[in-house]
Amino acid sequence: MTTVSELIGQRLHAAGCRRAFGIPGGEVLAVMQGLDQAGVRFTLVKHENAGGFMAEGVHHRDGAPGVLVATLGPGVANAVNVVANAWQDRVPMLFLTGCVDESEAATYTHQVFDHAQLMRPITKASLRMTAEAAEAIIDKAIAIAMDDPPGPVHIDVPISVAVQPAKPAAGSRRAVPAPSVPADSPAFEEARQWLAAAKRPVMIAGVEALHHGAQDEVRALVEELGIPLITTYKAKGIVDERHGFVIGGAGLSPMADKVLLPLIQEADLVLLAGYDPIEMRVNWRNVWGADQRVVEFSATRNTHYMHQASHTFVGSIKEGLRKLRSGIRRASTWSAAEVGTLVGALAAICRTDETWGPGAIVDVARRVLPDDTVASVDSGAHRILLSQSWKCYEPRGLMQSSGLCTMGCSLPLGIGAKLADPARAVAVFTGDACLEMTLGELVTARDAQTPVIVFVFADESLSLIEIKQRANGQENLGVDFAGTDFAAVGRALGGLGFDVRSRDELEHAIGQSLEADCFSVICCHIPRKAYDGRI
Ligand SMILES: Cc1ncc(C[n+]2csc(CCOP(=O)(O)OP(=O)(O)O)c2C)c(N)n1
Ligand SMILES: [Mg+2]
Repeated sequence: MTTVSELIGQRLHAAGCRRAFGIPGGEVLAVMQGLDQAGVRFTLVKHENAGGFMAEGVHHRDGAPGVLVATLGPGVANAVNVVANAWQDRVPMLFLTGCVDESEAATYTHQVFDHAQLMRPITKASLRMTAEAAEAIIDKAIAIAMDDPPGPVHIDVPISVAVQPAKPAAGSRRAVPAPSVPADSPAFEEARQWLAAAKRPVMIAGVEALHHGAQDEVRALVEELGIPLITTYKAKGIVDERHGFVIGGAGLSPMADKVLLPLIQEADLVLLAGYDPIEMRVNWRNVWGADQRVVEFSATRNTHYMHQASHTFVGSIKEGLRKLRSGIRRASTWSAAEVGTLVGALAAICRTDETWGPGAIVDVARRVLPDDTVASVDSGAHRILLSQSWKCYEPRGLMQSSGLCTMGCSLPLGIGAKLADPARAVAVFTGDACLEMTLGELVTARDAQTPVIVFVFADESLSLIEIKQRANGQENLGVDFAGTDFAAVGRALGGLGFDVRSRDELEHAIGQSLEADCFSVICCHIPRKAYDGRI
């Protein structure tokens, strides 16, 4: 006999899931056992929200949907932020929760509210498990989570259903959609002619190109057709950012946009490769002129109305780009020197060549850490500066929350990535306030034995908000705070702790952290207002 919980575990395992995260309550114990028996290992976390980010960190390494488990009531409520994040950041995730049986709920209110009602606006689906249709429900949930655009699916598992017998799994039913190639059409032919004629083309690649495994096609367009590449923050590294034709990540820096938006507006062809504008600030709305040539390859129909293209081809980004460029020769007149001038103009804004400060932290870390380091970054001024200046050498080399832009994501993202890919160094970049929101997860890093290296941009300020407040001419209010001894906190929770105030001290701390078998906290002390004029 297979129980519903065991079946859930088996189907998730068959979908590639090897790890689940959460905090138990009496109502999900059977589900946790079912996962564990199937080989989906459970990691205890300190907050459900962080558990969801760890699940995402695993997803970025192994490609399977993330799995988050929460108990009824407070457990579900605690996870709202990370579920909304999975929705906005296009992360496939299964959110398994316990709930009371319907007949019980009729006469019992303690900890009981309507989970599905809470989840509906921030999930692709909220399903309720039954013993009769258990296999269809879990398989359907996985398929919906992975379908374009990927996102979270919630499954409420009633306490009594979790232990009921279910029909055994009948083999893989994971729907693998066939890649769809754009049909021959006058529109497609025109797009090809535009590409063949484009002397000053520019490409913007986004997260959908990663989901569709289109990196080789994007690289070929950059290298063979000489098309300079801008990416969203999540798509950084889709082509190694050391490549001379990669301009870098964009989206949240108004100063960088002063360089980038004119470049796009002057292009004679704008090629959009899986570019999902949910990551972008409002000034990325309708960037190009109505008469500009814009060709878009997109996983789903454009319902955001952030922009319109001359031609949009919905389907496989990879196949679409392949067909577009096939047989076309380079017309681009872009030279490496011209692109280099643009990259230099952007670098002059962020300034990583300073003696000490946030840019120096990025510079030293990138130089000293191994090339295959996986990095994560949190929300705030430090994130914008780092996203503009950290060079990604491979896709998914930098994880962050760029749709929802929530604080508190980087430490758990890093822990998840380290669990899934222990051979790599994992660098967690965080603001001081962001770390204070998730300090408890250092305990998870200790117990899960994930030696991540945490770099704290310690400026005793919510810098990003302080900058806005000052720009508004408002009094300093609710944005400054006293310094925390993060190095001591790190040591108290079982890791290493360092205080650094110079490039040399930072380099030394990184060296020691790389050799440690526990996590490290490197508190990088920088002055307040260190980001003025740089993001
Ligand atoms: C959950 C959440 N609350 C509030 C915000 C608004 N917010 C964005 S960045 C930021 C400041 C973060 O401070 P810190 O971690 O010190 O980073 P810094 O800006 O100083 O680099 C705040 C409050 C948010 N994005 N997410
Ligand atoms: Mg700060």
